[in-house]
Amino acid sequence: MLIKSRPPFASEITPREIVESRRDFMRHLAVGSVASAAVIEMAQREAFAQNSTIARLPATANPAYVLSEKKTSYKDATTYNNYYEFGTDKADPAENAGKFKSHPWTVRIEGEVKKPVTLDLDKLLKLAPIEERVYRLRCVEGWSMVIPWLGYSLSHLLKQVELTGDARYVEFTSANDPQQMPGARSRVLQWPYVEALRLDEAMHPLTLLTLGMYGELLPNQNGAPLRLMVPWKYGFKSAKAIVKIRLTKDQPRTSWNVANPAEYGFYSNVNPEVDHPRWSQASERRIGEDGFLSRKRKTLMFNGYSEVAGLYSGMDLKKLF
Ligand SMILES: Nc1nc2c(c(=O)[nH]1)N[C@H]1C(S)=C(S)[C@@H](COP(=O)(O)O)O[C@H]1N2
Ligand SMILES: [Mo]
Repeated sequence: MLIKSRPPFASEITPREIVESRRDFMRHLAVGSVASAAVIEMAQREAFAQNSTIARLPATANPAYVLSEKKTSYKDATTYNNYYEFGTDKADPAENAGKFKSHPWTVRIEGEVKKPVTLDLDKLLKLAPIEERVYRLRCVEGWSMVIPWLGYSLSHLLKQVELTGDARYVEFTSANDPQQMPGARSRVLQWPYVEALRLDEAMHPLTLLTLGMYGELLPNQNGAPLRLMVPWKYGFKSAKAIVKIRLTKDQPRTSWNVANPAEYGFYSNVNPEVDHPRWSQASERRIGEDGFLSRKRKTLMFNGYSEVAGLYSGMDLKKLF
């Protein structure tokens, strides 16, 4: 169970308590395979206090989502980020998100559902077995990474809230706290950051409700405590730090589409045949492997996830980009 009263802030924990909580944490991890949310929270606060590593999140590798490609280094994946709430430079999120309070947390699921619900992190961690899935992430800017994400199919969550017959889209809203998020004080995008999927896209087993990466809980700069990963779409469709999931009848307005509809469509499937108005999408640069300026790799249709093609049969993907 999550601690109900406000947990002590890192600054309130005495050194002795820190030592003992660490011992406790290690013991828990040694005994059980699944760390409870309370233990994870304790470890998280301690990690902040110690400026050290993030709590481990046990997971089972899903053999269906293993790639032969080399994984991106943890360092690159956590220091080269897009997270405009913390600044527009790639290095900004790692620099500015460290103190963001991603625990405790709740996410609200509402709209066209028979059972609207507010879930805390403890419930999310226990909703379904946590899997490790190695996915490619292709940013619309022309770079890509290969990351071992931890989580489970979003469909597990959506099945629990019982959708009404009018549920046709799923909208994801990110946290918007200008006090903690310096980038959210600027007007570079409309806040909060909102993204959305068609219901069949959201229910597709590939769509991952993501709670961790590289064996640990998500670092703040990668969207702690929960984000989406939709590997066949450009990275911006995968919203970070989600506070609300809303089922809707009509197609939601989404942040990037509102900002520039000619450049960012609602679907935004990775498609080497549909160029961005200002650059080609035919190739990409793998972070940490290819040279800083050169794009060496051919971009694959649906980012290589051809199993989703059936979702778009009969659609003109040049028009519905
Ligand atoms: N809330 C929020 N989510 C976001 C973004 C953002 O700016 N704000 N950037 C998106 C973009 S453009 C990409 S490429 C991915 C990057 O994820 P990563 O930093 O974990 O690699 O997050 C996406 N999710
Ligand atoms: Mo992106």
